[in-house]
Amino acid sequence: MFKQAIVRRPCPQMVNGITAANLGLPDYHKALIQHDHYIQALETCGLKVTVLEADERFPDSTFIEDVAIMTPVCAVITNPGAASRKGEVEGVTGLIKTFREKVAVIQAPGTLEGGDVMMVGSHFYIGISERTNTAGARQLIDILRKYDLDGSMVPLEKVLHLKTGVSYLENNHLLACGEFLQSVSFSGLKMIEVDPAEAYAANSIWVNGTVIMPSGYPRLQKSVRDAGYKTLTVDVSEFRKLDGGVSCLSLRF
Ligand code: CIR
Repeated sequence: MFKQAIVRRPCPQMVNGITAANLGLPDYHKALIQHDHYIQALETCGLKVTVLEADERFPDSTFIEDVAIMTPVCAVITNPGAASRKGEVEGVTGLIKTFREKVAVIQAPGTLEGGDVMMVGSHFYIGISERTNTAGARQLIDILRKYDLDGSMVPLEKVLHLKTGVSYLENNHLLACGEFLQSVSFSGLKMIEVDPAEAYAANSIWVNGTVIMPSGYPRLQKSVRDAGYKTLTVDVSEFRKLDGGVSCLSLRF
């Protein structure tokens, strides 16, 4: 069960965030309303949500998942691979230390973004992407092993982050699309296949028995319900315009 979440409010500068989505500029005011609803969804699932103020210096800083990894026993501050995002870590480190006594830091030349890290029990899958390199993944695995946790690397082909294409829903279920459907890395997990037309919703989050999903993906929502989960949908259209999904907007622990 998760108890806590941390989110960061979007800033007006979000219109300058990194994107390959080609969906136009996000509407900041709409994003704020969507962010409110996202926080409410986390609260509905029983989480106490700590809300950090917007940080105008960093257009992508609302995607707070990328700057830290929270495990049950330790936290890891990342070194984002995107140059414009490296400075985001300073703004979260102090808060993270109030939640975890043991806090490690990924050091250059290692890079790592939280969107590439998926926790499955005590094992952490780490996507090797344009943002996360093997040196960063290696450092994370070494840190995890100090705490009786473990990790392994998963090469990515097309997606931005590992969790753009897969989401672990607990109870051995994995939402997966595209390149991950045949991946040997996940052969022990029961796949819930995501139709390519609904690929965006492959990024969904399990929170205490409920799967929070982006709205507008009815087929996947039905598959998730048929697999035995409650679902809750949130409209995150303005974050999608910046390649962000439901997981990117929070740290959950
Ligand atoms: C970026 O490119 O860094 C942001 N525009 C989107 C980050 C999405 N984060 C995630 O998937 N964990």
